[in-house]
Amino acid sequence: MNINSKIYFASDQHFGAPTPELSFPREQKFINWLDEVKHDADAIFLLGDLFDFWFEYKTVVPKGFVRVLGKLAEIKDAGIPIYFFVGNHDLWMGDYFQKELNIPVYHDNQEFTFNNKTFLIGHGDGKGPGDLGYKRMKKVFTNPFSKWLFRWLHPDIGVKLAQYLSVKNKLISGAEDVKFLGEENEWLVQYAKRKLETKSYDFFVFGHRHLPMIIDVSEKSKYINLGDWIGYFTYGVFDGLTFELKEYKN
Ligand SMILES: [Mn+2]
Repeated sequence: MNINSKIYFASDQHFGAPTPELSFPREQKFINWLDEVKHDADAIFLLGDLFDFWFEYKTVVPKGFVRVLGKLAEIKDAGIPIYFFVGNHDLWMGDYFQKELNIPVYHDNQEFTFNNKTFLIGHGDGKGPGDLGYKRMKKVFTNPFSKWLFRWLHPDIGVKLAQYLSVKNKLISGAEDVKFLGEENEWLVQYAKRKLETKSYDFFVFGHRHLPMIIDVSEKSKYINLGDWIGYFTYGVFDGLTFELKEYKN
């Protein structure tokens, strides 16, 4: 890491929901945040559910999000690395981000080391015990045959259907229960503790819970949940030594 620079983390923007019109001010706020952090960012991590629904056809991507995509392109082109992890709402990402924006897309947790600190980073869905309904659902959604079937639905029908399910039924989100379960019972706390049995990490950084929290999972390791950009507008900052959660107020 460069001296005086920082690594930023944000997740769960769910742009497009509940409607494009209502999502727009949140998109603008996120763009303002990107404009602010780009000045001292060494890297920016987006940990999933940037879109409330995303599906890539062979030659077509969903309408909208032009300003967000443009801002990400601008920052990436200026030489700041951006890493994108898919969430459960945008897990059908193909190679569009990679090809169009030159931004790598990760479909599972990934380890990183910055300043001798080790990170395990991901969206966090379907990890740890429980969430069995969602895990079953994810198998269906990631199955090549169901993806193939969905791709052959006309996009005007497919996207409408998916948006309906996403916003109204919470079918795609699974049990996104935003009630804090207590430090011991949070699935991702249990997941982190199990990971520590085989390897040491300094920071576990996830989204998905929509609840900003920093919890000690051992004497030297912390689990951080980034919150969301629906009600909290929170983000993570690593300055080379410590990790902080902050709220974007502008
Ligand atoms: Mn989410």
